[in-house]
Amino acid sequence: MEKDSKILILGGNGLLGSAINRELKKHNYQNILSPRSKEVNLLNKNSIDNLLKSEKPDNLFMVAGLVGGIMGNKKRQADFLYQNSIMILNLLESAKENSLGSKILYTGSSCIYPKINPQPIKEERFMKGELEETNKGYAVAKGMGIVACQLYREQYGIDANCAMPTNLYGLKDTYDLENGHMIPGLIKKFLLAKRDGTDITLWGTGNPRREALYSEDCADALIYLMKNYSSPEIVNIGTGFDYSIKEFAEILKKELKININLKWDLSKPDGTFEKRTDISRLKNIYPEFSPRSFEKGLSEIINNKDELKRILG
Ligand code: GFB
Repeated sequence: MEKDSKILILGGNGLLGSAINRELKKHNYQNILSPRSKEVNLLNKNSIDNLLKSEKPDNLFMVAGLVGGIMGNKKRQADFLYQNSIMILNLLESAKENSLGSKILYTGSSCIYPKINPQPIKEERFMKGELEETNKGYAVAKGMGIVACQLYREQYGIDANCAMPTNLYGLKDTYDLENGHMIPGLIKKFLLAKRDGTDITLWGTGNPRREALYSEDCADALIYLMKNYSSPEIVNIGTGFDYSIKEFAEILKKELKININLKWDLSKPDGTFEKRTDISRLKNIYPEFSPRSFEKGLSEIINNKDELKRILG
């Protein structure tokens, strides 16, 4: 990928896509397109055909999708299955028909791995076991997307590559307390408690463990892979380190200087107990990869005025 390459980011206005945009600009890539969903409807193949025919990007980050946390997924499994499946199939079929020739980087997610795994999870575990019930629709769709990338590469020579990011957080996240992810959910709940003196109710037992990868660090790894990696083999992108939900809460208490008793809503699901990713393949490809700590990433969010406005309104 050259500095003047035409780079298309599908999903460029979301958490990860906007981080890729910022990172690319930081490294002086000038020719970046990140159309909004109202400019290109990935559920409509003609819409993608028109975009790819007119723009013919050299490099394409496919990080668009219908996403959500454990409750967002649980309530809309069919929507998550349909929309995430159609988007990647439309893209690959259009790339084939328009002999696009561009290099594609598609992102899966660590929740696609089987529910139970030896920890940390190696890429070989992909499709080797029963899925977590609460996000089966999303996991099947994203898993199919990965297989589709591998098969279009094999049959049509499309340079489609796949990465498996872990749980992400960062600027321009979604702070929907009901349907969003755990990390932005906890950040918002703690900030509201600090401002309004309200109680904090978290979900489940607090025992499950999660990684926390700052979106800019994930973007950094994706850009490195786009420049230096081409293979059907998937690559985990994580921190290799996890906390329990309870430990996340303790960090938030400390960093936000809040001393408050937490309540736990056991009617909400725990989901997968743990899904720490093995990042040795990434480290072999990109030895300098060094994701920031959760404390560091958190401070970048709570010290960002625009983000605080997005969180607290
Ligand atoms: O990020 P999250 O919603 O989804 O995390 P997953 C869910 C875990 O955090 C469960 C606990 O153990 C919840 O019980 N939790 C505690 C909370 N308090 C809260 C809260 O206020 N909000 C939320 N959301 N959770 C996701 C997939 O699974 O993994 C996505 O659903 C994506 O599709 C992502 O793949 C990487 O981490 O369980």
